[in-house]
Amino acid sequence: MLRYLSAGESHGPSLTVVVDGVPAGLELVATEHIDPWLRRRQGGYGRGQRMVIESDTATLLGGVRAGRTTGAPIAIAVANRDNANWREVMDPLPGNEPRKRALTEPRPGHADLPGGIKYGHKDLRDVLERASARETASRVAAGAVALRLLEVAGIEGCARVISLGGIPCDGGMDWSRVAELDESPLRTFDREAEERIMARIDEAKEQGDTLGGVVEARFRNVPVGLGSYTQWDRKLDGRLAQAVMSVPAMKACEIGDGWRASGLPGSEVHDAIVGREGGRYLRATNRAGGLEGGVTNGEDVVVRAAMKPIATLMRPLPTVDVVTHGPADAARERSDVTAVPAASIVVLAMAALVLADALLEKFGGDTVRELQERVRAHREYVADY
Ligand code: EPS
Repeated sequence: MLRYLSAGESHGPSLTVVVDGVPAGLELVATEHIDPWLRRRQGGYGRGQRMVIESDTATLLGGVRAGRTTGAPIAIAVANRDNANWREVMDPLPGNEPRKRALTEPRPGHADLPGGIKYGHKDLRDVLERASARETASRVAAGAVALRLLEVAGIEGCARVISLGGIPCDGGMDWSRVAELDESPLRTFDREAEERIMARIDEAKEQGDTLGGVVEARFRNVPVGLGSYTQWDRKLDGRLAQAVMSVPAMKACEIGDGWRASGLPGSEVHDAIVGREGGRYLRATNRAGGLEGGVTNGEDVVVRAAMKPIATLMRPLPTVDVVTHGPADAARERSDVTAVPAASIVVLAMAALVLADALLEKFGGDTVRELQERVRAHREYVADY
């Protein structure tokens, strides 16, 4: 129902995003609804020099008139300011060969080597320019549109960091404090752990190293019944996992208690249904992360993802040069020490695209008004069930 595609390189002129399938009549103003998410993605302690150069904003190139979506595909451009310093290197016209800043020492953990072999490149810049996590700015621009659609259906999303560099900072979830996450340099409620983690980031930076972590995307007030248990590819947990695992550097994904649940008896895993009050079935816990049988059950949808440390190390790992075949140090330019806080926003964006897709699948609607009416009617039905 909702499709999203992007194009563009890290140091090219722009990232281009197309979001198709958004109903007509959605109030959408780039500065109000997209740019704040782009800003959040740029933030976080441990980011590198590139984020000083960029100041991401979205330009709407199609699908929106007078502040409202028309039902046509939405086209968004996010310019790369750094392109001004890379014109010759990135020029699509032939000439200037061999290109400056060619890269032949693949970084272990990046797409460089398998990508180079796959597409036949010896200048690995042809791989890394697209494999760069710069691309995640497109995901956030698209995800911001999805979050806006969820918002008008009464669904709220939140992104936070659960641990970084091996130091836990969960601090519990509190929807009334979500605005505070924007004030935290690590997007956490746990201010005490924050100090220790920032010291760990400083240490890693001094050592020329990088750090990973765990992030969480969470949604509340999600209607019961998104996704389906009837066919493998309609299960919402599977769809969420696919989207979240496609974010660069993600190596694991869990819904609710995930990995932890695997080691506990069922009596300590499943969420007892303890009563019915105010038009809803009450649960003692939400260890299932809002999904049973691949279907939303009305509790918070909770998706977590584990991010490995960034592959560009200032103190590089050994590698082999793809031209000389001799030993070399892996390539390094600039890099973030960690981008875990930023990744929480990207994971939220991807999860939001999946939820918005499932919302449109259940309720359809060429217009936002139809969608809202159907969601309202469904919530009434659930309150009576
Ligand atoms: C990245 C390397 C760095 C990061 C970049 C991802 O860029 P550069 O090589 O220009 O210093 O800053 O992330 C972004 C640009 C971004 O917007 O998040 C990489 O190799 O993946």
